[in-house]
Amino acid sequence: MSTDPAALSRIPSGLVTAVDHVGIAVSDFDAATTWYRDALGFDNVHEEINEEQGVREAMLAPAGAPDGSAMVQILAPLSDTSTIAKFIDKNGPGLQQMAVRVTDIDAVMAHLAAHDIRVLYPEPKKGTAHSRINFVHPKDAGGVLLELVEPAGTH
Ligand code: MC0
Repeated sequence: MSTDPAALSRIPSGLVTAVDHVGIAVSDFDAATTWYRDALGFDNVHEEINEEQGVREAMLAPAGAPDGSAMVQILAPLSDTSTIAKFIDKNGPGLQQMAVRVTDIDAVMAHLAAHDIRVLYPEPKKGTAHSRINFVHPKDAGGVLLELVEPAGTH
């Protein structure tokens, strides 16, 4: 962690409500979604292309999981210059990010900035299903690329 834990003040309650998803970088989108379906019984509950992020993505959840359950996000690169392509080149396929669900991304970003924890974008960008997203730099989050997700209609 880049910040001495003793120097952090606790974020107000209610701003971060859940682990939303974990993101898996894959080269072969169809092979990955089929594997989760057949090995673990995960359904594809949402799929889209996010050109800005350079990904084809799917959100997967176990069949019958309650609304709001944590999901697995399959992330396949749209091109060789995609962040996901770069990640796979360096690390191979695998866990690329963990995302937390927030109720007010601007307030969470302000809290992090006040403690010198770097978020990647000055303003939130468009994420899955019109959510607003940002990322905490992995070097400031214990080696984890941490996504902040404010679902559409939250705020
Ligand atoms: C890089 N590093 C990571 C990492 N990526 N550590 C943990 N997890 C990752 N995913 C580490 C590297 O090992 C390196 O450490 C240092 O961070 C700098 O890495 P780099 O390779 O020099 O830098 P870049 O150019 O790869 O950039 C890393 C960065 C980038 C995190 C800034 O990946 C980024 O902008 N990510 C945010 C956007 C993103 O991931 N989009 C795809 C998902 P060392 O020790 O070697 O220096 S889109 C998405 O998720 C949307 C659709 C959604 O959910 O709604």
